[in-house]
Amino acid sequence: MPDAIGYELLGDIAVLKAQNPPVNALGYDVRTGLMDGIARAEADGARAVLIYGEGRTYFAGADIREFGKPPRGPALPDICDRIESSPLLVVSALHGTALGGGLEMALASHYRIAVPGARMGLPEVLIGVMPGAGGTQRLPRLVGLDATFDLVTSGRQFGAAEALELGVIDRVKDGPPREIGLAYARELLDSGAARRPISEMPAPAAIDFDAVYDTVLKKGRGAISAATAVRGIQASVELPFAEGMKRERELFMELMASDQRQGMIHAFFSERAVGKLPELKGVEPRELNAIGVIGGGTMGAGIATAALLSGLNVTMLEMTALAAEAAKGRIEGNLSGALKRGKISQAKFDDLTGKALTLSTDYDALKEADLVVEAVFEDMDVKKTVFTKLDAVCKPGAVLATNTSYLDVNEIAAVTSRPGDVIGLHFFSPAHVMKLLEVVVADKTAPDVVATGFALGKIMKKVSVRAGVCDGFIGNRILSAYRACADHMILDGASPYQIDKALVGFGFAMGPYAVADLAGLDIGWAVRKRLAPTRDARERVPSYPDQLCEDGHFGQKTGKGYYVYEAGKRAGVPNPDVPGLIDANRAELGITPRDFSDEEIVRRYMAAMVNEAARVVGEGIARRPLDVDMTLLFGYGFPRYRGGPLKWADMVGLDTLLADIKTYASEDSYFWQPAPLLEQLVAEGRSFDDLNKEAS
Ligand code: 3H9
Repeated sequence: MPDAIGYELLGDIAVLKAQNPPVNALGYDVRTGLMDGIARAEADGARAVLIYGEGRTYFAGADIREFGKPPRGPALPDICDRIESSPLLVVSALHGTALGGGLEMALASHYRIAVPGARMGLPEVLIGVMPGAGGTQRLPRLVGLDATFDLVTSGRQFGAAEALELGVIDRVKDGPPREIGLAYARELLDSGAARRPISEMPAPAAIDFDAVYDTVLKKGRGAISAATAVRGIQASVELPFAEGMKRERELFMELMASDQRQGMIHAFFSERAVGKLPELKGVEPRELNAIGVIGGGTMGAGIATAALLSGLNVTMLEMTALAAEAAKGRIEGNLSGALKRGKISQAKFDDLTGKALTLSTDYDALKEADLVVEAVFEDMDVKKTVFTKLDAVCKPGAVLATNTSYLDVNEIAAVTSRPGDVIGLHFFSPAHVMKLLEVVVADKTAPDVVATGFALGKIMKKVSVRAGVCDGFIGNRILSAYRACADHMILDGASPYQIDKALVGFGFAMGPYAVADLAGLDIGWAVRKRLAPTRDARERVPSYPDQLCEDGHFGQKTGKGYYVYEAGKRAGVPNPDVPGLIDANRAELGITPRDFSDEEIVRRYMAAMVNEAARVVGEGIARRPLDVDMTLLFGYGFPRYRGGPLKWADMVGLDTLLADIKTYASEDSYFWQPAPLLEQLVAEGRSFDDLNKEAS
């Protein structure tokens, strides 16, 4: 194996080349190589050092696989100090993505040159830590406080042009990083340019850091990394450089030891692992150029929009010309959002709503589609009619997908002569915005059809999760369980508003009742009606939500549900009619309401979520715990800094959760049946993460 840092002396310039694919992460070997390389350059009598990366990028940051393990070898901040304090003139040439510790290495260099396509950033807060190799101390000295707050607390990437404008880099030049770096170093040496350590530059003037801290903390909705980074930046102003570095290190280590860091890193790796299914290794997806969408309501129009934006031609099928026009209007509305935000140009907009989009009321228009997604009314008979027609017109090998959220994909597939081509593609509304896609694999779905589902997800930049067939697949099935738990708490005395508040306090983007209003109360109503005939008599189901629906209140779309929505406002205020409806329901059931603390609400809600999630994994509906985690993170507003419900469960302790479930079972032994997998893991002293590792 080649050394992680290549060394070469070219006259009076020493060249240090990072060669640690795929992203030149600053792992142990790289760090050691850099320390040795600088020492060697000095010993060799070089006058300048060029640092650059081989392959696709300059350093993309610290090696995050080392996080949480005992530290080894030289620490990155020490290497940065060593580089900056070297008597040689140090130049970094950037290409690819210079991120985190990578950008900090560049900031420790005396001069920075980048190719036009290079991207930079300090994304540490997005993985639960903060810059820990001088980023919070050097960047303010270079670009001032405002830009530092923006870049560090958002973790966003920025391009070479912006970097040049901000003063993060000194020059932009096209060419191989080695060549442009060498030319720049030569020029600097020839012109007698001096070393330029940022640590010796004056720090910006003090401001009200507490105010910035409070704002950033609030914006984080419970995430602490960005706000902690503000304290690091504060140290750059209030302390001498060396002291500031010490303070940065302390804060970095605090975050490193936090559960939030574990949660975020789990999310980072799971996001990448979720689409890599062992069963799909070597399976080629089918061709995907033109797709059909049946039904142009909110969901269908969203799917069509996502497909158009990812370069696919779309045929939208509706029942009538009028409905087709309305669908077109919805798609145009979605795309004009992208136009306004500068994501597409006017010419692109015209192209997507013109040439790339065909509207039709005739199934024959789907003859040439490579894949058709049905997004019609959620009713089995309607879906069966659609699939019978698709079977008759679609070309051989076309993938026939249903966007059903709950219905049995096997039953739908069975009405066709080609069940191997049938799959569930469960998008989340609005489909052109939401990142989650459940790829629902039915009994007879062919492997290359599954691969095509994942390929579509990739083209659309979705996080695709494989799910098996059951009522609600992964996400909605787990949702039904935690929603039922919340409904029970309401019957027993909690209010929907307290529950929403407690869960937003936990970090959810929205509480379950605000979510129900957004999704439409009619959806849950239809599910309740569908399941009523087969429902076990021991199941506790409240009737007051039916009353809301019977009165025509479906949530946001009718202006009233659990909340009342004023025209033009997204957030609602509690609907004053709801407490009375709940009281009546309790009286009917002979329940004397009791108080719930916010803590108890969260505890029960999470226990219900984890228990059902364990069942979903145990039954193989989700292949791995991380598939559940990513489903909840990308489709259900679960806080990223907690990693997902099963990562959270591991951190809380599975034995604690099982004990809770057993306690709750003394009140309602039907609902609170411990999942066999949870009991098994506790008995064996194993975690959900152990299952993730075994599956990878
Ligand atoms: C830091 O720097 C702390 C310092 O301030 C202080 C220290 C004291 N480490 O995403 P991809 C793997 S914190 C280890 O599929 P892309 C990744 O898992 C760090 N591994 O490619 C994947 O592995 P596999 C700050 C890493 O082209 C493979 O590389 N830096 C790391 O879509 C390819 O990745 C960051 O947070 C890493 N740092 O995107 C940057 N990065 O093939 C995080 C990637 O086995 N990384 N891998 O699945 C990224 O944002 C993207 O990976 C990047 C490439 C933009 C670089």
